[in-house]
Amino acid sequence: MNNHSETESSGHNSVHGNNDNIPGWNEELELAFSAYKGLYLAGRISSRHKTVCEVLVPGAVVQAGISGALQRIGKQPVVGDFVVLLDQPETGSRMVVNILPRRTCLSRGAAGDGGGEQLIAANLDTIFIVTSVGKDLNLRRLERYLAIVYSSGASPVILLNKIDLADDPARLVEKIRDVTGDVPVIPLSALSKTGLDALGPYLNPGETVALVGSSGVGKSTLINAFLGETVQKTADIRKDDEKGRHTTTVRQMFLLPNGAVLIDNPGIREIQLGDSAEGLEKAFSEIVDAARNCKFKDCTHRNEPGCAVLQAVRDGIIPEERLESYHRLTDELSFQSKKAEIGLKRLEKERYREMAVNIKKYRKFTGKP
Ligand SMILES: Nc1nc2c(ncn2[C@@H]2O[C@H](COP(=O)(O)OP(=O)(O)OP(=O)(O)O)[C@@H](O)[C@H]2O)c(=O)[nH]1
Ligand SMILES: [Zn+2]
Repeated sequence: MNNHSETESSGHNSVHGNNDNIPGWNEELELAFSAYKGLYLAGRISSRHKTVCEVLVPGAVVQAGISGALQRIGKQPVVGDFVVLLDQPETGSRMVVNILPRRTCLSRGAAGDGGGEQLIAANLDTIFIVTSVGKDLNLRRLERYLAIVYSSGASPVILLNKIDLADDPARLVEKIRDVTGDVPVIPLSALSKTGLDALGPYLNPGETVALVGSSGVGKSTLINAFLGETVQKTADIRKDDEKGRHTTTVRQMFLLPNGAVLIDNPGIREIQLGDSAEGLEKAFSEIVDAARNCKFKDCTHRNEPGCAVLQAVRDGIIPEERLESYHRLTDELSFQSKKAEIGLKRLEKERYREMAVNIKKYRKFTGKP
């Protein structure tokens, strides 16, 4: 599967090959792509720049623009997307003309521009939330990451790194489990390469994994430990640009020896809390469960009479800090969605203004009033 040399050759149109060589490709995608024939080829976005995408196609890495039609309907290819490219031999360029159905979508509330959701990555099956022994071990932050991962549709796995620095790693794992429930927690040390085997079950052939976590927890060290020496780095694949030059950019998508795909992308690494209301419910399932017995349907669990959540806190069933985190997160989410609404209204206004201008032009053109 990762023998790229067979499909490689030097001609510009040599990239048509077996789609199974695209990291993470599967039968469903093949079916979706079967509608395209001729000059179309399939690929996967390995990194995204403002106007240009780097795309892994069978046996090569190519650069492609984004078609105007796709941009007009507001469809933005992101890292991890499986896409349809149109080869344009006459101009020697390639365009992303469509995005194949996404399994999962990782997004955050956009900074600036009046808010709204911003898609960061697609088709991630598992997200490793990396934390480390010491001052980074922040349970509240873990909850926030969990909410983001759940709302993306990917499965979270918590990695507790740097256990070589801990006196009692098992106790730390317990502390995390108290907050995160059924989410797997894997203690390991990327530096001394201990505990890495436990990640095997989450690195399945054809599945895509990415890492999130704050600076310094050891994400780069972990990735190097995964990759080892035997890995087929996408950097080893010939890369051409329009002028046939070999360009060097930092590789962000890696194929592990067993066929699992690892994405290391700055936007994913540094993700911030966005519109994750659905994820929130899963991350705080015990609060959502208790809330079913609140007297008022719109209970905010702050001071209402007959609040079953507050009762559970008083009874010691739900820790008070959990409810506090829940409030902090819901406050932030409602702020984000308000921001998004304001952005939408502005967009609508712009659309109407544009329509009015077009109607004027049309009237002028037809001479009708
Ligand atoms: N003791 C110990 N140190 C580690 C371990 N893993 C990583 N480190 C160290 O932690 C520091 C930060 O590691 P990085 O891998 O750069 O962390 P990162 O998460 O990639 O950080 P950013 O690139 O800033 O996002 C480095 O000095 C590593 O050597 C570990 O398992 N044990
Ligand atoms: Zn309540």
